[in-house]
Amino acid sequence: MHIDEKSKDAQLAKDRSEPTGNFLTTDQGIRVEHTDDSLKVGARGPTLLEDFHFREKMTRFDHERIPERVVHARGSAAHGYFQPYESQAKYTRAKFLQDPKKKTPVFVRFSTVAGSRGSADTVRDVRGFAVKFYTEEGNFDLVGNNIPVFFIQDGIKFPDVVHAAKPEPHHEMPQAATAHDSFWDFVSLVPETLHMIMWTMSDRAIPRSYRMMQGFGVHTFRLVDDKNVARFVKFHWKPLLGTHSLVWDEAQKLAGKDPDFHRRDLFEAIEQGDFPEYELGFQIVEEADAQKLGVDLLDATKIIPEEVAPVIPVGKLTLDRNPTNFFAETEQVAFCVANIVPGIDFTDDPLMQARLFSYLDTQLTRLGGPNFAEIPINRPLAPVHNHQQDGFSRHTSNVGRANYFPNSLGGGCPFLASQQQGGFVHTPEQVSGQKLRARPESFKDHYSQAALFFRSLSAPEQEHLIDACRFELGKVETRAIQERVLEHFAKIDALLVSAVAEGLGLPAPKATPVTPKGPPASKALSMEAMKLMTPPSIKTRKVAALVADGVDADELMAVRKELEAQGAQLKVIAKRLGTVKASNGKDVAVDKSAMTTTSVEYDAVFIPGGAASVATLKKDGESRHFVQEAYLHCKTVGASKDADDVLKACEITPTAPGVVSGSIAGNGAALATAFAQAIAKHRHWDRKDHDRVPA
Ligand code: HDD
Repeated sequence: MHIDEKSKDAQLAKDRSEPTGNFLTTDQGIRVEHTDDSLKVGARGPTLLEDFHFREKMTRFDHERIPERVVHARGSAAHGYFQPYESQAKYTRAKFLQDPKKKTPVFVRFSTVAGSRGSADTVRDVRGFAVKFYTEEGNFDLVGNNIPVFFIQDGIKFPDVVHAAKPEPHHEMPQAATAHDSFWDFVSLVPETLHMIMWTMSDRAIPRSYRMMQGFGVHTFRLVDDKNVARFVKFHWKPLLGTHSLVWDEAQKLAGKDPDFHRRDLFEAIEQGDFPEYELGFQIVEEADAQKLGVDLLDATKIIPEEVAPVIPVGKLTLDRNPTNFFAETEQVAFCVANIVPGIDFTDDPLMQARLFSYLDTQLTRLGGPNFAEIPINRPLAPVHNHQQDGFSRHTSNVGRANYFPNSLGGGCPFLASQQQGGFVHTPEQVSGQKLRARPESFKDHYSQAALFFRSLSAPEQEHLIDACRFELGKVETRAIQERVLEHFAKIDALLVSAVAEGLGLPAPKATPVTPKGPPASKALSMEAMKLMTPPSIKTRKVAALVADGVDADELMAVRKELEAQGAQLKVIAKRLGTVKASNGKDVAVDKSAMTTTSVEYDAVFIPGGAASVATLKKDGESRHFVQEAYLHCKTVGASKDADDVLKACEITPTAPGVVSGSIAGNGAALATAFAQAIAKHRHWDRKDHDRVPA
């Protein structure tokens, strides 16, 4: 069967409804003549029950909502395709991984976990990274997160951890936040959460963009080749734009100023042709080597450090199309860990095993019955034939009378497929043991990898993590919970426990940190270390230029030219929309009025010269706040030599790290180049006065 990157779109197109050039009709196809007044006896009279158009319109409206996802309710999605770099036949017989020319259509949904559907995008949380591959052998769903480990080891604790994290049941607060007693109570009593806690308190939990975060399959899966040889695998997604985060003060402000920040960023980037790209990678472990790793591969609270098993690049995911309709696609898409194709298999990870049950089960309620695989976004491209039937909202009309297997009345059809014909064969595995509820000894170390993570971070990243713990635990009202968490932190790291204890005004328990097994630090855990390993880029970054009448348009253009040449965008911001009059008499178009935008929506700020413009900006409180806020969030600030007065008014020294002033770099092209280089560093943590950041 031929599938290419356009196949899913062609299938979806059959269900699209195009209003252009068509009459308004009822659901029964009756053309509507009037839709602004209900049918009444006289213009001021009672409404008639026979008004079928009113009744249908109102009934349909009343039933528009479906239950939101019990977790990951808030999300955004995009279409795209996956293409392997080369055949992966040596690891797997999965057909979508055999041919470097083959492009498999995908649908990817990113999400937060704890918040409800209308919550803000930039809250501190794990991000979901769920990929549906529409392969010729059926759908493969890789339902991952942007963090490679999980809070718990056994899925039976999932309702507990989610209840603890969600708003508390008596008053339903707080929304989309773990900074409350019940969550930390759970953490303090369940130390297997601690490794994941290190990740969620780190900058990873406040990504700059869905386009700039990693994804992980989390569990150990199996890849199976055509000789039925199985190997363990961990799936990784690495964003080609690098992994970047916000700062906490910025994330909190964005939650109010643009709660759709990540959704908008993804949507706009795709509309502009800046297609997000991620590299799929495999960490492979031969079954015979599993015992030598020092961690149990079935324990989802552990990683395999990349120093121990490198990530092998496998192929690229490109997101190149926004959904046509949010509800039809993003809301109704149903991912399921159990959706795998021949060549991929499960393991006995007890978290994964629970997930194999939960997804289909939750979707029965959320999508109103068992036929949700027929919803266009969920429908496989591979043909579906079986004896499943009936139930709410059945679309398929099965032909014939033989709705059972085996049958002779239907000629034995649909028939079974051997492995050679693409039939799914579970990897044979010897299993025996006592029936019991227990955790293996090999799951019992909860501190080593928490310590490995903390110690692998750069000093600024550690500082952010400590601040996050101070914030979250600072909101906890029960002292005993804070104290219990500190007891755990004492087993992770001396700096961590002392700094957090100090912030909470509690005595630090004596530090007894564990020694991480395996490498003492792992580079791939630190975003700062990873940044040094990837080529610097400002692609798709957004830069604000603050201007007023009298601006030097040539300087503005020189910077715009350089930024755009490197794939970034410059937005001109002034007091009012319309245009400002440049010093050369020309009009400069304004993209945003200062009232409708804010520094937290940009990656850097530029102040061009022009005496009158500079004089206005340095006196204007809103403009000064814009520059200062960007500076305090450690973003690059660029200023023409003639705009040093604005820096001065903002108490910024032109020699501070990440400040690019024309008085030092020289104006024009030199300034533009230096400015772009500084933006490529993302943030300048070495600013000594950054402790002025509010919150
Ligand atoms: Fe889950 C949704 C990822 C553990 C039960 N999960 C959901 C989504 C993602 C993840 C990305 C949203 C999919 C979408 O966009 O529609 N979940 C994970 C990861 C986990 C994990 C990476 C740990 C490795 N989840 C987990 C456990 C259970 C669930 C242990 C239950 C035993 N997850 C669900 C669910 C959801 C879900 C209740 C809610 C909505 C849905 O499935 O369709 O079944």
